[in-house]
Amino acid sequence: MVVKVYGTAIAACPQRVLACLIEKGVEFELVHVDLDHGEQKKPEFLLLQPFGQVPVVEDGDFRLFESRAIARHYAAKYAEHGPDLLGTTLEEKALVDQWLNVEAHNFNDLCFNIMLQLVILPKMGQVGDLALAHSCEQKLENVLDVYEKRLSESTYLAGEKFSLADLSHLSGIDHLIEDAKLGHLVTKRKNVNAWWEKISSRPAWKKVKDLVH
Ligand SMILES: N[C@@H](CCC(=O)N[C@@H](CS)C(=O)NCC(=O)O)C(=O)O
Repeated sequence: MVVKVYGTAIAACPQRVLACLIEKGVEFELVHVDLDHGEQKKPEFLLLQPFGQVPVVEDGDFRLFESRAIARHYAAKYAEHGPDLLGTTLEEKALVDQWLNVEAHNFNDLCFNIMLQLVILPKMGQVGDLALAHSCEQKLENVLDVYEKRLSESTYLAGEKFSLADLSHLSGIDHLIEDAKLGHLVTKRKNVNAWWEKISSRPAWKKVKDLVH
């Protein structure tokens, strides 16, 4: 059964899902949703995702939205295919969960706000709030200092194995580097930089990037 992914290959949240599906070797069809023209807010789309956002997946008659929930679902459903992304022992699983929550609650809002103010609003012809972007950048520096220390102790966030916690950061960091031009946040931190080099050179992530171009 081919999984239908409603979204666009350029947006961070669908990219999280695509990276997971590709890591797991799950066949998918990307159904393009035109965010620039507000297709995600149309009544037909709200039947799939009541908040008017992407991604949504349809897998037979099973439908799911929220990128992290989707990625977690496929990491569990295809536990035996491709790399283990969830950890095997209780402790490994707990550490993956911990860093997944850090991504969702400490990293993502700051990353999203920077992107909104510096990239998305200007693209829509509006003026971004540079002071807010700067304040988020300062806060993100502190978050990344925590990552730097953590990554001096282990190769990946949850330990010695690549996991969903690392995968979940790929799209956000990529947008910070490529679109917001804040690559220095990564390159000036030795361990964060080495981690980024490792996770962003995975074939699955390269395939996601190929879908964008
Ligand atoms: N928490 C949701 C957030 C979804 C989200 O913000 N999607 C963005 C693309 S990355 C979107 O649909 N933006 C268009 C909009 O909000 O109208 C998830 O992880 O799936």
